Amino acid sequence: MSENETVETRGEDRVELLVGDTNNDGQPDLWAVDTDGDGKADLFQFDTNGDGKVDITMSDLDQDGTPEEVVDGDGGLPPA
Ligand SMILES: [Ca+2]
Ligand SMILES: [Ca+2]
Ligand SMILES: [Ca+2]
Repeated sequence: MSENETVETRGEDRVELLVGDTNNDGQPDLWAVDTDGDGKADLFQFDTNGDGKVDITMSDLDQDGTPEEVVDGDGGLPPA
């Protein structure tokens, strides 16, 4: 894994179904994204150190709840 690795996704869209603030600092640190427009989340991103940048990106390509790809950083897909 490298910081510049891109992650494969189901689609090219970015519909943020869920944006969470798990450490209650007022900044989002959890994103659940639908990339192919079917209404189901298939991309999950986490800011684990609270600096506002994504540290871990997971792509669930078959939407079975278990990510197939996990990369460091935002996977080339930074939050808007
Ligand atoms: Ca989807
Ligand atoms: Ca971070
Ligand atoms: Ca899966």
